[in-house]
Amino acid sequence: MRSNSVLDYFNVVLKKHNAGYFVLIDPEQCEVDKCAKLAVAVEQAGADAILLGGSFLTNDLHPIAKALKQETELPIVLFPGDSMHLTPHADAILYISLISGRNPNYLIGEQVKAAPWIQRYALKPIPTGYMLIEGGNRTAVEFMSGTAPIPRDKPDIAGPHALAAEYLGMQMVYLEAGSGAAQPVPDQMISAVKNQISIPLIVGGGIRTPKIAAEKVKAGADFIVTGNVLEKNGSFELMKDFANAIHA
Ligand code: 1GP
Repeated sequence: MRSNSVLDYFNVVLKKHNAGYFVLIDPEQCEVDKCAKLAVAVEQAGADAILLGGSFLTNDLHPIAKALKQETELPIVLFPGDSMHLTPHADAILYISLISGRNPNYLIGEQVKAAPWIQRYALKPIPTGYMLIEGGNRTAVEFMSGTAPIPRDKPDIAGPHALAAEYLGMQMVYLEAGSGAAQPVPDQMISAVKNQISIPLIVGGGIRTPKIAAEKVKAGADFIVTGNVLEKNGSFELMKDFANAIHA
């Protein structure tokens, strides 16, 4: 499945379930076999896509992505921390610009470096406005990007950022508390952002229970991302519970 068809597929998921479930696999957290096993479980549990990536990467991405592609029919969507996190063994890439920050390197610099490789690998990008929201602790993305998150009690600041992303032609907005965030993005902020935009809204970071995931969907999230909770103490049952709670 190539990337524009992945966007179409996301819309089909939204029509069918009202909201979708993405599982983040961080190549830094698992070796090839373990990542591949996780991907199989993710598919069987009923998730809708796999995001592959992280803020900081020392493992070789290529064999991990290749194994995921071999083991699952789910779309593999790259979620890169920078322009080095690219591989042809994927269906799509979230072409993210860190619009909540004012670091030109993550607004446009890494995107320019990545562009020729995305073309070479025939990965059509999904332009995504990525917004870091204060999550109660300092996260890897905050440190690596050198950007300050939007304060969690300022939905009035978050909304116009998301609207600007849509006006700039981006096709998704990602509200991110950061992987392992102490607190997920507040419901009030999700609702405020959702009310300002018509493009799909992804919400992730610090979502640890299916109940919280369902609350985020109720607040306006179109897609929920979980990462840590499955890598650390995830069972197959928990994955299924997340998928059911989000699709309900
Ligand atoms: C991070 O939103 C994702 O980019 C997932 O976060 O690992 O905290 O679930 P967690």
